[in-house]
Amino acid sequence: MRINYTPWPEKDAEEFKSKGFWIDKELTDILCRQSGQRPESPAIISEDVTLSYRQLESYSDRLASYLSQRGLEAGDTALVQLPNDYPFYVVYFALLKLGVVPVNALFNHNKDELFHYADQLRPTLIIGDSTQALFSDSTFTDSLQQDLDLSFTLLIDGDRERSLRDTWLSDNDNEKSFPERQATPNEVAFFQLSGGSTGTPKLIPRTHNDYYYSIRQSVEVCQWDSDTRYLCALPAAHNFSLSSPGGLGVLYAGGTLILAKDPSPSTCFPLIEQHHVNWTALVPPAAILWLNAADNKAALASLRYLQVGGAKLSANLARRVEVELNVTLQQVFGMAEGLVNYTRLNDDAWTRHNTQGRPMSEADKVIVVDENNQPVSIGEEGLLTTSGPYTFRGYFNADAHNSHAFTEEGFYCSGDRVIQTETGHLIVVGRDKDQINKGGEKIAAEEIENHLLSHPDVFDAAVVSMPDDLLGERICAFVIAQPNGTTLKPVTLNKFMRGKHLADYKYPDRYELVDTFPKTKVGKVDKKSLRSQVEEKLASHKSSSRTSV
Ligand code: OOB
Repeated sequence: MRINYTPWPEKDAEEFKSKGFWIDKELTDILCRQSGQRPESPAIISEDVTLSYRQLESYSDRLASYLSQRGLEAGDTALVQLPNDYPFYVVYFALLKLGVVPVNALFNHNKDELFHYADQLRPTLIIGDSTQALFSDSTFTDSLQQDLDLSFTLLIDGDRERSLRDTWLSDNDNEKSFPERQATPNEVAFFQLSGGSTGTPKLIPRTHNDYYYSIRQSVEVCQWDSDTRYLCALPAAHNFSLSSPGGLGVLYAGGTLILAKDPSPSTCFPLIEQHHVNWTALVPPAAILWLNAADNKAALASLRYLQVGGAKLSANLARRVEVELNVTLQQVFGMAEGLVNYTRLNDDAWTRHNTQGRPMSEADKVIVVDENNQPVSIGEEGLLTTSGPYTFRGYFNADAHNSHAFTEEGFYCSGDRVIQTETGHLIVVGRDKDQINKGGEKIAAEEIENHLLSHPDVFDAAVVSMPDDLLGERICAFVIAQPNGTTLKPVTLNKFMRGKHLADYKYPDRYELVDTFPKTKVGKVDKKSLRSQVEEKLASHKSSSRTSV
């Protein structure tokens, strides 16, 4: 069965091939090349396990064989949720080999998110980790089976009965016993997750051809090679750490991928020292934690480049990162939907500190437009629209949403407000999408509003960002109670929301109970005004607490 997705226009596809952007190979080629060229080199280091390229190839062969024996085949879908540990990559390549198309949920996604993914994909394979509450017993998977009427093969890392690792670690005669398939480089390889601005999380189909190009081009821009030792401290499944150039980039380059279970200095600094890490990637709040822990700087001696992205980094922090951590900063402004911008390694200091980079490929088309989709001039603020050889053409099964997420010319409207400089670098100045960016974690306001509205005493809800020193933004929920005499309290709402089993970062950090919402001229909730309201409140709070000390 073929997974449905919106293809690029034939003319563009031909051009991408003739110019060598699309090489008609599947992503399995990344591993195949290196396990042939450097079989015994360390591919992945994770906790106390070092996996060579040959082992990664053979473990993923064994898992693919196991799954094939259980009836999984090309075109099936899978729901995977694994932490930053080497099984993530064994599973990633095994599924590619079979043509089974996964969505890799982030490790902090909870029941609600996983339920939505399963509902959209109807997976026949589920892979989880027993250290995660959801997979520590069968309650969640039973409910998927019953409520969604699904039937699937279940493999759990750390579970004795359905042990994931046993499929490759136990003696297995069938080293490679899955059917050879014809390569399908124009088909969907896996789904990326959208930060989203709508009620339900959206899935982004990524094809072999488009994703492989983004990896190769990222490796070229970052000049990675077999000496690259990259520490992956952000969630392995995120587009930043997977392919910008990320884990797949370092495997493509023949280097070594070191996996950290979280980005804290206490986890990462010893790993950097022990494994001579020379590249890593962080979101801005993690960079701040690293700056605050920098009295232990000797541990970072091998680190040469630090990527920061996922949310805006201030110029001041950018400078501090370079001076205090003694690295070259690379800003990365990307999106799971495609386009990734990098500052270049030889960009001057002003550009490295003040811009979020420029498109990685000469084939990326970026047009900054005004509200009427008319291009604005260089140096003027506008909305980012883009198309190119690795920017998708439509969310999975979401026609209504797709109809306004793209321009008539097929350019994706990212919802970011940017300024383009003379050199083509982009400066992110704001956002037009109804989303909160909490230190790189994206939250669709509508999703949280819908949950709040399901409370019987809530009449209306509006979710906005509020400023935060560490995370950049946090979530503030403005709520109007039903006029039924009950008094709603923040604690009640908080408890109610916790019962929704959302990813932790999605719970509102503050509730404001109000009687009405300010409205715009066209009668919509004026979120700008709500943002200023909470901002003022926080500012006056800060200054009164300062005077009271
Ligand atoms: C990355 O991907 P997503 O899909 O989680 O989020 C994309 C959105 C962008 O549209 C933008 O609003 C924001 O995140 N963003 C940034 C940023 N990088 C991403 N805003 C300001 N400055 C930056 N440097 O976040 C992502 C994907 C690949 C590489 C890097 C980040």
